Amino acid sequence: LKTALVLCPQWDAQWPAYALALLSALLKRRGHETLIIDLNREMTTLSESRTSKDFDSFPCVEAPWLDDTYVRENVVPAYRNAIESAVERILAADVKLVGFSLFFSNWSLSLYVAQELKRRDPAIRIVAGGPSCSKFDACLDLVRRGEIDAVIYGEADESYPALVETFAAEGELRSAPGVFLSDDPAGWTDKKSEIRCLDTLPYGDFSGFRMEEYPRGKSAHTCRGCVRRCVFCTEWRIGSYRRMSAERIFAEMEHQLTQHPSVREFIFADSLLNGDIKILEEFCRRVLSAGLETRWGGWAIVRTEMDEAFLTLMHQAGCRWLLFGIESGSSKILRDLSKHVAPELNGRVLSAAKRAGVETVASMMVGFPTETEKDFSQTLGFLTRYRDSFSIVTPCLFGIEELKAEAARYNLTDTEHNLFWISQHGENDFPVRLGRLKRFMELCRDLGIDVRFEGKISAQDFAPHHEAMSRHYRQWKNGRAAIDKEALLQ
Ligand code: B12
Ligand code: SF4
Repeated sequence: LKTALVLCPQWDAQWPAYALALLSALLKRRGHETLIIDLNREMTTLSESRTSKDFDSFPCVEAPWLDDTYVRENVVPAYRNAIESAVERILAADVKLVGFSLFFSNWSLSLYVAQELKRRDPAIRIVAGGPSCSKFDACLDLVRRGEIDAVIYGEADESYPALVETFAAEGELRSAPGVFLSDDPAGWTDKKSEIRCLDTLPYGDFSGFRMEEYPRGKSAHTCRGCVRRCVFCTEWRIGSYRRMSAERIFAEMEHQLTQHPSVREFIFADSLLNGDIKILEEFCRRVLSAGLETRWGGWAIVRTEMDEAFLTLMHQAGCRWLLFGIESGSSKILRDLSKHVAPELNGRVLSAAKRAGVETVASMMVGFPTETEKDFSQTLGFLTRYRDSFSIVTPCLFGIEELKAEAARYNLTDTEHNLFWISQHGENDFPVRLGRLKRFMELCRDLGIDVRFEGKISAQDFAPHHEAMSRHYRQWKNGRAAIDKEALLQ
C-alpha cells in the first residue's frame, strides 16, 4: 500500500523528525511505501525568504498558531501554493491513507490539510499520531471531533504498521489497543501498545526527505521515556524507560553515514542520551575504535559520572553540544521539582562540559509555583556565578499542565490556562513571572550570556514579545471578567 506521512508547521525544522523516518522504515519493512511530506520544512524555508512574521510567534506563549481562525485567515492564504503543492503530491500519488504527526503547535494546520484532502478525495482515510496523542484524554478529544478517521494513542511502532496492514488487506480501518476509530467509540479504551526491545526497530529511513534542506543534519534515537521523575514533565508518565544497546546505536549511526556521507551531524531525538551511562560509554568507545567521523548532541541529565574525563571521552567520540534541564539556581526549587540535583553539581557539570569542548545549552524555568523572590534571586546568582559555563541559556515560563491534578498541594488557583495560573495567594501570578523573565533576560544580556527565550528570542528581540505576552494576558483577563459578569447577571 502507498501511504503518506505529513508534518505541518509549526515545529522545529532544523532536523528531520525522527518519527517520520522510523514509521516510514517500519512500513517499508512490511512492504508498504511512504511518501514523506515535511510541510513544516517547506513552509519554514518559504518564511525564511520572506519578511512575514508568521513563524516568529511562539505557540507556547502567543496564541496565533493554536487559533483555527488565525491559521485559516492568515497562514493558509500566505502559504497557499505550498499547501496546495503538498495536497497535489498526495493526490497524484493516489495515496489512500495519510498520517499526520501532531504536536501541540500544529493541530490547526494539520486539521485544515486533512479536511482539504478529504474534500478533494473522500476515499482518503486520515490517521493522527505523535506527541499530542500521548495522553488518553487528548486522543478522546481528537477522535470525537470527527475530522480524523483514526487516532493512534501513544507509541505507534507496532500499532500503526498493523493498522496499515489491515487497511491494505481489507480496505478498512480496524480498532485495536492504541487505535481509536472515530466511528467505533467502543474501541476508545485506555490501552496502548509499547515497544519492548528498541534494538528490534529498523534504522530510520530518510530517503523520503530532501536531506539537503535541513541545516543541521539527521536525527537518531537511543531510548524511550526517562530515568527521572521531574514533577512538571510528561516523559516518564507516558511510558517506561527503555534503551537501545550501544551496538545498535552505533550500527545505526554508521548506516546513516553511509546513506548520506555529507550529513555528519546528529541529534539524538530522545529525552536523554545518558540515562544508562555504561551504554553511552560503550557507544563512545565504539565510535573511537571505528574512527567514525561524526558530530552529535542531544538532551542529557546532570549526574556525577559526567565529569571532565567522561565529557572528554564524549567529545572525542563526536559529542559537540548537550542540552541540560538546569531549571533553577535554588536548591529548594530543584527539590520541589524532584530533580534531585544540587545547583553546585549543575554548575560543575556545565563547567566540565565547556572545558571538554562540549557546548552547553541550559534550559531554565521561571516561576515554578513555589518560587519566591528569594529563590529567583538565587537563580540570578547562579547565572552570574557560572556565566562562563553556558554556551546558550534558554528560559521558559512555567506551564501548569502536569500540576493541575495537584492544585491544592501547590496552592494553585485559576488553573485553566497553562500560563496564567496563580499560586502563593497571588504572590506568584503571570505579571510577576513575566517581570522575573524580563530581569532574567536583562541580566544575561549584561553578563554577555547568549540567552534565547523559548530557544529562539534573544535579549535584543525580547521587548515586542514581552509586550505581546502582556497583551495576550490582558485580553484573556478581560475576556474572563466579561464571562464572570455575564454569569453574575444571569
Ligand atoms: C528531539 C526533541 C526536540 C528537538 C526537535 C528536533 C526535531 N526536529 O525532531 C528540539 C531540541 C529542537 C526540540 C525543541 C522543542 N521541543 Co521537543 N522534544 C524532543 C524529544 C526529546 C524527542 C522527539 C522525538 O523525535 N522522539 C522520537 C520519536 C520516535 O518519538 P515520537 O516523535 O513521539 O514518535 C512516536 C509516536 O509519537 C508516534 N508518532 C509520531 N508521529 C506520528 C505520526 C503518525 C501518523 C502516527 C500514526 C504516529 C506518530 O510514533 C512514533 C513511534 O512510536 C521529545 C520528547 C520525547 N522523548 O519524545 C520532545 C517534545 C517533542 N518537545 C516538546 C516541546 C514542547 C518542545 C519545545 C516547544 C520546547 C521549548 N520550549 O523550546 C521546542 C519547540 C521547537 C520548535 N521550534 O517548534 C514536547 C512536545 C509536546 C507536544 N504535545 O507537542 C515534547 C513531547 C516534550 C514534552 N513531553 O513536553 N525538541
Ligand atoms: S530529566 Fe528531563 S525528561 Fe527526564 S523527567 Fe526530568 S525533565 Fe523529564
